[in-house]
Amino acid sequence: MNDQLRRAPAPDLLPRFVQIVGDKYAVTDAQTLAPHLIEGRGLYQGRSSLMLRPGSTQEVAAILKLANETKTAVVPQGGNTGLVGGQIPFDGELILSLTRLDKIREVDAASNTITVEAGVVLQRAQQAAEAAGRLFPLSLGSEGSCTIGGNLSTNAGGTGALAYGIARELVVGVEVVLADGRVMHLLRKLKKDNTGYDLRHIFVGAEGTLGIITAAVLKLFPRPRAVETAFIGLPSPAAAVKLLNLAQARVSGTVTGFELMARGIIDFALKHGHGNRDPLAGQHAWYVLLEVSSQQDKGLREEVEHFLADAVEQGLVEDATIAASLDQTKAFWHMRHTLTEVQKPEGGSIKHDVSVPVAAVPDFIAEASAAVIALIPGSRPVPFGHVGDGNIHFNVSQPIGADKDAFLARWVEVNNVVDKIVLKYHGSISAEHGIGTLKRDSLVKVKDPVALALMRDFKKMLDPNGILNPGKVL
Ligand code: FAD
Ligand code: 2HG
Ligand code: ZN
Repeated sequence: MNDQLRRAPAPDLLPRFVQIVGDKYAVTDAQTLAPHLIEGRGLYQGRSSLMLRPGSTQEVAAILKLANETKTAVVPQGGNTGLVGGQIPFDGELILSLTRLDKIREVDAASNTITVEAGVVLQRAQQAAEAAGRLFPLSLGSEGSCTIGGNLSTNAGGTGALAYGIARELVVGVEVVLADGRVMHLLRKLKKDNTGYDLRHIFVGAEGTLGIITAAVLKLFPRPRAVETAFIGLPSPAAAVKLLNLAQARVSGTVTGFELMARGIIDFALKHGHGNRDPLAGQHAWYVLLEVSSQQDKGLREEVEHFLADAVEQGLVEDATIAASLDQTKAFWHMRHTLTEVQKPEGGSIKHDVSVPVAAVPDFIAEASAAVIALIPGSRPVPFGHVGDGNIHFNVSQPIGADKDAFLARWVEVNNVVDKIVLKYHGSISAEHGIGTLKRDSLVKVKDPVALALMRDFKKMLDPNGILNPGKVL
């Protein structure tokens, strides 16, 4: 890191930073700052005495220009829902909040694009698309508060990635403010544009270390005319992988959701999640939430019924129920989206957001579960996730009655055991949440050294003074 970098802005610079956004949008009081210094699970506590809330791309540019000239560090923040600590100012850095950049600039139904500013909350983008008869398919449990800027900067995945792609695949164009305050205008709606290097993707997944995304053009899709949602009990992850392949081969619609959940996490959801009820009468070791979408308005339900009946005959499915109403569909998804918060009342949870080839998911889960329980007897793996993307949230809850801090103190030790198994299957230690602070030390152990060197070169070229989100990712 650059030696001359100031983590906290120098006191004499404060008025100059404040002047850019005006007093009203420069937050200095501790009470308003407090929720921006801590992340949802309380794993990280940061500190800062200034948060700037620019209202335009020009204001973002002026802030970065001054920060760069004065070598002042800046931590970008959207909805503060990130799970790897990337949005937290750890050393008094200035917080650059993008939430006032909240305009939906255009919905172009004919081109199937939506142009939004970085601070637009994901759910608002979804609703704007829906109002124009289109679908914006990115969907996360945090969609009521995360922002498009955060989604692109973390290259978020979520439950729709199986059919529609991860955030990167949904980006058509971007507007980015560079570390020195220059604005790169690539807000095109073009699918085809071979005018040299495709620079937009450098900023997607960069977690605010290479530039500030201020706006984006995103892909829209036709809204499906029929959607069926089933909650399925099954014997094993191996059955789930077979079921996924069967669904993709057999149903004429598209499999737009396929979420795997262990019974353990369902227990947490029923115990701690507001409004959750078990959709099936008996208990099963594993569950899948299946969503199938079609452009045909008739016949999908019958197809899903036949497909599930076949799957029962083949021993892949033990029991299943297809949502009979929109309310029931919502209840199934509500339960899925509560899975992050229902882990909290069970004490400490050591997380692994990992991916392996889809075919390796069953062996990975079996081996990682056995290894973690051998390391900490009584610990409770509660894996769930986007199995169609090979992305498992291999989360481990503390043994019942154990000391939370003592359990969490073993975070790295547990990670090492699980990551070793991930690597054995040629997987990734960060599937969709990013690196942030949490996985910075692990990244250097697993990334190809040439790729890592190139990442450092990019960082030096785009941010020579190291002002953008220092200490994150690299
Ligand atoms: P923040 O948390 O504010 O920031 C995230 C990172 O992006 C930080 O490094 C920050 O510095 C940077 N950043 C933010 N805005 C900008 C910008 N405009 N320009 C440059 N850098 C910026 N993630 C998934 O991938 N899939 C899921 O299914 C999923 N489900 C979740 C469910 C719950 C309940 C919760 C709490 C989180 C979940 N997440 C999931 C993680 C999180 O919601 C995503 O990472 C989300 O994309 C972060 O958006 P945000 O606006 O909150 O960003
Ligand atoms: C999800 O899929 C999120 O619900 C969060 O990515 C997962 O809590 C988690 O680890
Ligand atoms: Zn996820």
